Amino acid sequence: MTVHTPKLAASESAAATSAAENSWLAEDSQATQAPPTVEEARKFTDDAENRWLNLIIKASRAQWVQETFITPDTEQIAADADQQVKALVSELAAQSRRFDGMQLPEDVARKLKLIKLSVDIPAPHNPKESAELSQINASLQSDYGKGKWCPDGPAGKCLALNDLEHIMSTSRDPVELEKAWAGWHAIAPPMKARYSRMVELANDGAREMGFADVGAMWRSNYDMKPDEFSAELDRLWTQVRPLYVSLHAYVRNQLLKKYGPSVIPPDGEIPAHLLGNMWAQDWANIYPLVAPPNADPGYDLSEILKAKKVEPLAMVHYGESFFKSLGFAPLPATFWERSMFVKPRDREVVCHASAWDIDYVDDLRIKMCIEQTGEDFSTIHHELGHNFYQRAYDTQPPLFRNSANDGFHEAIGDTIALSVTPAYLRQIGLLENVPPESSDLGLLMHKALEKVAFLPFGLMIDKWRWEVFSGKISPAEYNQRWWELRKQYQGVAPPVARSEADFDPGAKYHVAANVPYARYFLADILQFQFHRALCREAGYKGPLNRCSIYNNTAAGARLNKMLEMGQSRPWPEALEAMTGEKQMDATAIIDYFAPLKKWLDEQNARDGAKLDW
Ligand code: X8Z
Ligand code: ZN
Repeated sequence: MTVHTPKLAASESAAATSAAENSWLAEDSQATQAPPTVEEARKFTDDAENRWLNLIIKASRAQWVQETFITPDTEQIAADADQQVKALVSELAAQSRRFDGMQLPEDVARKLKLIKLSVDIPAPHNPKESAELSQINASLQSDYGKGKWCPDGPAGKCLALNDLEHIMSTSRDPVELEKAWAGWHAIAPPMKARYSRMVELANDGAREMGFADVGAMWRSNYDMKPDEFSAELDRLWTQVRPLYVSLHAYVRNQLLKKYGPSVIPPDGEIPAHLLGNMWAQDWANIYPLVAPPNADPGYDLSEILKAKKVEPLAMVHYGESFFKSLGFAPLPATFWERSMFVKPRDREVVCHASAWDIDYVDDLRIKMCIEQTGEDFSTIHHELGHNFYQRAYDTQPPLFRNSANDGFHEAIGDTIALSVTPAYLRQIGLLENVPPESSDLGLLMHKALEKVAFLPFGLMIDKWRWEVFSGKISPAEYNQRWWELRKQYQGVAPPVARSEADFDPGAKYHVAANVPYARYFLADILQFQFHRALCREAGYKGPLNRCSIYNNTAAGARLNKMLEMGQSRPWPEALEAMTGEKQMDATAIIDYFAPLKKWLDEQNARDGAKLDW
């Protein structure tokens, strides 16, 4: 393993910490000094990014250990390392103010901006408060990872999230589903007080750096003004909403046939426990209930993986092979040695899938509790997309080792997964026969349950958090507002009565772990735009759902052109490098699903299904 990034000696990093504690003093004394030069600004950013890299690597290692072995000790070690990073970032942000208003070379100005945005949850300068913040965050993350529902009390058998997700995806018994749903959501109320304290502390940190609040800070990371970014999201949502509404109406009608009007309101919100997923964010598991007649694709990837005994490790190898077929180098040996692929039997871990680049060079890893399902086959591609992106930008300066915007990071692996077509599955020996074109409708329905159903969920999470961070809603309104937004955007309702004693947002990983979420909404749209561009590069002419770029090194080279830029340039330039387009554009996802949309509209008209809720 090569680490070509200069690291600081221990004594230098100790000096960095004490400077952090005195940063306000340092800043005051600078006010009387001569104005800084461009060279000084460049030297500042060079030093800053190397100090930052040094600490972020230490924090990544600590976090890896915490998430793969949750104990009070690993939680504290991770919190301490996180506090160091946050302290450095707030120190650097304060010091960088002396370059405000200067005409600087673009790369230097960009780094000065990115350093402030390099932590999702910024800490206030006060060391006591910043320690409290890091501890809260580590404990929320651990609580989520350890979350269980024990139907017969703590002495009886307890169900972890993967057990409950299994029930959500396979059971068709509304009572059993309701219990599993409520059981999981019961992990969250103890998080609420810490969550609202976290909001106060992180907002203080964001304000010290000059942002209105944490939400405004998150929206500042898209090479446009925060308000412009909100408008951009709404523009994209307006483009795709009619597609979602058609799908929602059709699915509700099918569920009505299955469960009857006592369970499904014919023209209201769909109860959130009947959509095959704990958060009603991906509906693919209820495909059998809504499958279009006479369009059966004739295969189920989960069944194939089980029948062919494709073990989790082999599933990851299939994913890696796809990237290799595009011309990417194999993953390093350490990836296979250090990743966590299955849920350990003997310790608590955070099962939520993630991809890591521990040393910001090539210590790439994934952490997953892989099961033999088509869903996890896709998630493996998703995670590997992160790893191949990370490696493609590893020669950029440290602060540019990131995706063009965070939606790009989330979209790469999913773009590849769109190429997992029946023809591809046959090429790799997992499927005997490619289904006829008449089954495309079934395949499109399956994909829509995954991708179209997700869109409003991808949007509403941060709509909620932005209001939380801006203070528009108080802790006394958290849960009510959560369900208002769930209703408004998704058209889903809670299965059982809720109150402010509940904290349903905390039962979603990204809220407990403070991972911004608008990125997944963007990725859901971008991945189709990327897929369209890569299929074009491959010279493909047919319908987008049948295109696979497997083995196409021209498409791979085109993809790499964007990946290797990292975050060195504003995202529209990266988008242009790959697609020739400068705007995020929902026409690709709309075109992809156009035949399904037509069919859904016909069914809804025939059945007199009401649109909306
Ligand atoms: O969190 C993820 C990935 C890891 S970045 C597995 N996703 C979101 C979720 O699970 O809520 C992928 C789709 C949306
Ligand atoms: Zn991801």
